[in-house]
Amino acid sequence: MSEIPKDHPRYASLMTREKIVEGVELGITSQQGLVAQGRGECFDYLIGEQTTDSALMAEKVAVAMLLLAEHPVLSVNGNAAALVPDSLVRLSEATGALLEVNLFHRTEGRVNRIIEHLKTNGASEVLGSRADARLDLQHSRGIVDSEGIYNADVVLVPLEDGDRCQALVDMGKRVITIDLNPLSRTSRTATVTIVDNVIRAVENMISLSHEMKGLDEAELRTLVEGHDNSHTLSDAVRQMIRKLEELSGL
Ligand code: PTJ
Repeated sequence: MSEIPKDHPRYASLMTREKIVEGVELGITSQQGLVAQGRGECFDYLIGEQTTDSALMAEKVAVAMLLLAEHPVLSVNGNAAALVPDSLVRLSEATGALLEVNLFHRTEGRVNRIIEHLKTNGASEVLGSRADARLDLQHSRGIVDSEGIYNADVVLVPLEDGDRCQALVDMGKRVITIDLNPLSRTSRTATVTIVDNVIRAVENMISLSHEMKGLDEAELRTLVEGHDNSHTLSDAVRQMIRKLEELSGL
């Protein structure tokens, strides 16, 4: 890992980058994951590198959805595993969701290394290696476990821009995504889109899970039913426009 002085003005962002590079070195993150991280960083600048009010609201709705679910699953790819392995384990414990490794650039070696990495970070069970079911997709993200994503009613898919979200929605599942890009295919097709950095979002969701456990089912349902994802997406785009206007001195 490169030596980053703590007083560097971009310390947090540079340390995040280091985690992704380390993920590649450990054989957890794909090389393409480095490009994905760069894309995310750019959008993070545009929302001011903070959790916006509408992202926090989406995080609340997402937690309500996970707490109400009968069979919730957190899908983990190479970037999520490098950035937030311990937080994902704690979110799974707080919500009762299973963890499943699901990769676009899939190799059995990488699946097993991510499973081990999550276990080192406290997970007792991680799905993804059985690979005994298929989503209606022509690439490796369609390879899933029958006891996990295939039978889930709610799936969290952090950091992905592709067609899996649509395939899951077509199967009648509710999909939550965490994606800094409000324009991505996944952001546009998810049931709930959290436009926030996965590092901030998952930590917020853990705190919210503990706070919201006291709510009754009707209160959780009201939160979920009142959610309009198109508002969340519009709000994220407007936030970015405001930021650009501010920077342009308008
Ligand atoms: O590990 P694999 O093989 O499953 O591959 C994982 C990647 C991320 C490489 C793969 O899913 C991919 O290529 O993703 P995309 O199409 O680049 O989409 C990633 C999305 O996540 C983009 O919209 C980014 O803006 C967003 N993103 C990147 N970093 C973050 C992020 N969103 C939230 N937090 C981040 N830290």
